[in-house]
Amino acid sequence: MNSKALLAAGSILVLAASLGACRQAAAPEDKQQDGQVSAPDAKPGLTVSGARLVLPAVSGNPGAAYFSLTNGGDKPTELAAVYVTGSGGAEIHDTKAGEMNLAERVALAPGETVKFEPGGRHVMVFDLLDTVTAGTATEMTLTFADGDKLSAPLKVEMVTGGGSEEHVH
Ligand SMILES: [Cu+2]
Repeated sequence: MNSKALLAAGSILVLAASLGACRQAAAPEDKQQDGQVSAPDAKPGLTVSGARLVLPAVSGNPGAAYFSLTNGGDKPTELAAVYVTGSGGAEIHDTKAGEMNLAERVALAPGETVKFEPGGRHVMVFDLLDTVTAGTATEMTLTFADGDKLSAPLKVEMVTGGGSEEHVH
């Protein structure tokens, strides 16, 4: 798997350029809106599956988290924020027609599954610590609009060959 991390110098430059643009668009947001700290409670009916964090090809660039979120409850809910342990912060992004947008909230109707996947909606993860390495796991905490939280393990993966899963917009 490690050998796949070797990318041509040219494509790294291209990636670095596009990631730079994304970081610039997203950076001014400060996610620490309030000092509210509550014990993370499992949110009834909500499940996360297939959660993984794809490391950047170039150290220091943002990574991306992908997962499926299902609302198995009987009420609509809204995902408001994501936190990844071992990172400096995370943002929900949506990609439409090749354009990246900061998604403030993601609504889930009862029974709905929302996918965070390469090329679509994703979570951009900033300032990853060196301790977050491929083959290990970290933790992701989802915060919903009503303040409820849901934590799930996040498998850490090397970016795959060709950089198709790299965080590129
Ligand atoms: Cu993004």
